[in-house]
Amino acid sequence: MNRKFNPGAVFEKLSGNIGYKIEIVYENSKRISYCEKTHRVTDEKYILSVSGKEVKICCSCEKGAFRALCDFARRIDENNVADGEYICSPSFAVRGYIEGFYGNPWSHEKRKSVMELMAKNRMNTVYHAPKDDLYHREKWRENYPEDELAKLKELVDCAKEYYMDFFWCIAPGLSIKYSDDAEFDALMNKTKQLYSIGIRCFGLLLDDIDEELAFEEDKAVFGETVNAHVELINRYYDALKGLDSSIRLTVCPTLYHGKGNEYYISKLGKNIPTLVSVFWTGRDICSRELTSSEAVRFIENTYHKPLYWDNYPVNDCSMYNEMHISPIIGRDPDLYKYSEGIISNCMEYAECSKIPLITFADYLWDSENYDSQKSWEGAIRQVIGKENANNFIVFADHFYTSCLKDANSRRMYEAFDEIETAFKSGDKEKAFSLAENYFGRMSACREYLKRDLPICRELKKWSEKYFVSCDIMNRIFEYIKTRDEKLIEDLLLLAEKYEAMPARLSNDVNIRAELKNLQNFI
Ligand code: LTM
Repeated sequence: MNRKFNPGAVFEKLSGNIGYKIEIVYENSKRISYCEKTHRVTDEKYILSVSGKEVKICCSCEKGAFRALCDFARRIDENNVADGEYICSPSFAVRGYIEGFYGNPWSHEKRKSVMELMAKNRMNTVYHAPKDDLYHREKWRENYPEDELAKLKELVDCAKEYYMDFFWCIAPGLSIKYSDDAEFDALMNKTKQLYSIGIRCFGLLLDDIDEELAFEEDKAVFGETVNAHVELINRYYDALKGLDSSIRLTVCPTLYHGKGNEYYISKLGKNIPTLVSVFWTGRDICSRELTSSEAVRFIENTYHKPLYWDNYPVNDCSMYNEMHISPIIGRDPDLYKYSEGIISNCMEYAECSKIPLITFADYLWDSENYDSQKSWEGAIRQVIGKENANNFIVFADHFYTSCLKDANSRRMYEAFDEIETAFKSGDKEKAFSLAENYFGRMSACREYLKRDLPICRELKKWSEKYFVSCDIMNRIFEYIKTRDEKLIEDLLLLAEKYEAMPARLSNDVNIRAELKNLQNFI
């Protein structure tokens, strides 16, 4: 229990709005703690009743009250407040994100800022597993220095304030000798340092390590990697439970994608307690789809519901030229029935990650009514601000290239189709006016992207390429108006510049071919 919980103060902090009278009623009943749709007992359900400026929240505990206040604050922000009674509970039990990418770990301030925003969007879980933080993987045996530990403690405290579970993860697999007791002692020693700052949720990550055992002693004791992993997980879980029976553990297996019926994952799953959560990325490392039928196969073979480590929006390794700010798609609407939840792996670009993360939060809360476009537009409004959102989307729409989908900007093509139709029907005035309107939004967005804001700095590599594409479109427009052939030379130079830039915008467009079409067309 958070003893300082004061609904009025919490609501004011969330929405800045003090015009509402908020009443919280706690109730310990089936009506308020059982969700018929998911068949789950939950402490996150609430009934929100709005009548003018009077708001009544009925829930089973402070966590439910906090989620309801976040919901109401967002309704106010979106001018979506109407009198009525709203019965709300989440589709997925576990809804969160992981800092689990390769690359520069987020700064402390970014971590707090992402956590706050995701709490406001009713996520409930954070995993701390920055691959390139030395204390997470390479120096897993070493305790954190005092200043690092103090920062982690601050994150744990923030998570408590937001009623989120904060999982601290350790990845010893690069160098651990499984058969050596001293190694296990080192693992527990480090774990106890984190326990001392209030961490009660742990992650043992064995991904991205050699599939074969490295030490002869381990081969002699365990024979196969999976046996070493089963023994480590069980021993660690027992030791954690010995520290505190409320502790929770998630593991990431070495084989973390595929069909779910492979030897390693089936054996591992069947030989560890069902209360230990198992990460799974789906059929691929970065899965285009996560389906219920695949989840069922995973359950049948491992006796665990998968906890998805969803590799979107992460853009590390070979994806580093892509910018993943489009919404999450391709996850089955009823997946909540067959999985523990979804944890989205983020990009090293924390500000940019916020946009797809909000869409994850929307999907995870109400997956059956999730509308990716509506959610995405709302996410952009939250992150970019209402005044710039409409223009920013013209730019953001160019980032539909990822493991989820390969597509060009729908908005751009729709605008061009309209212009072409007007042009072909002989209504040049309308065509020019439509083009000016679209280019106007592009220019407004360009001005926004040039600002010295955190998100604009993160987007620089992509926005610079976008500016070249804006120049190309403007020249094309000029050419249509003037038929000045000198513009073609200019255009070809710009096309060369565009093609040489490694950042990916949309599917690559063949500018030369498009120009030829245009010359034939006009
Ligand atoms: O996906 C998992 C379980 N592990 C790693 C991630 O740390 C990495 O960010 C992603 C994307 O490259 N791929 C992985 O294999």
